[in-house]
Amino acid sequence: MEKLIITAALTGAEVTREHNPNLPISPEEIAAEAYRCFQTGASLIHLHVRNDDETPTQSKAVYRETISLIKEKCEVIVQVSTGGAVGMSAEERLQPVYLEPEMATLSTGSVNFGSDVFINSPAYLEKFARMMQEHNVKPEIEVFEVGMINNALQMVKKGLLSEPLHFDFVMGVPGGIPASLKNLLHLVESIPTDSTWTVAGIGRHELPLGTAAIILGGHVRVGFEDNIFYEKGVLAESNAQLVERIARVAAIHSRPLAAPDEARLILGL
Ligand code: KMH
Ligand code: ZN
Repeated sequence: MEKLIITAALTGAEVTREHNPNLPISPEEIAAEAYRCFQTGASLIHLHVRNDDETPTQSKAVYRETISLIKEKCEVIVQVSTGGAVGMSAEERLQPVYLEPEMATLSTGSVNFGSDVFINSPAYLEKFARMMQEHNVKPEIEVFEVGMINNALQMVKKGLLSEPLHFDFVMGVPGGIPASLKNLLHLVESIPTDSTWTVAGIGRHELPLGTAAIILGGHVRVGFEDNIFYEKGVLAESNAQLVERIARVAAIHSRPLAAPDEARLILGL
């Protein structure tokens, strides 16, 4: 099996300090947290940024500052979000791609998202994929529903995406694919065999699905964007605490962790 890539999704767009007071918000806090996650085993940071008042932003300036603070501390892979927050325009969501990060997310379909709708129309997909090609940014395909895999494969046929693809199965969003082991196996069996994949289990599903991915040869995403609890009723103290736990699970299963440069090779960066 390949070494394990742990992605840390530090902040997201939806969680607030009211949900978990340990949420990193400012560029300095996010960079410090990225470094702690790197030290505990993460090689990839999935990055969202916020305004001072905690609201989500796709500001190029805030991303630039945050990425530069992260890179001062460690050479983790930085993957910017193009999902942003529900309701943002395509142009707004694309802002951090202009900074030419190593990776960016690309959600290949629309999905209900709690009480909202996360819109990714065919026109958006084409625009986002072309931008990533122009700026030499590797997409991580965010799969919230199984049909999004087929959309990605159609995009390969149209020349909008190149193989090998890298997928993130986001499982357990209310409105998206439920976070069951059976569904995870179905997703894994539905992607081209030369693809790489990671799983982001939402809430209490983070640990069991992450453990399954370690056993199956996939990769794992953890962090406050997906899960704010360490265990039932106990808030996580930090993202690094969640990284440290999944790194321990990997060690129990004799799955060594990928350092950032090893992760770059696995992902073809
Ligand atoms: N905040 C969600 C609406 C991504 O980062 O690309 C979308 C999201 C996915 O977080
Ligand atoms: Zn995200």
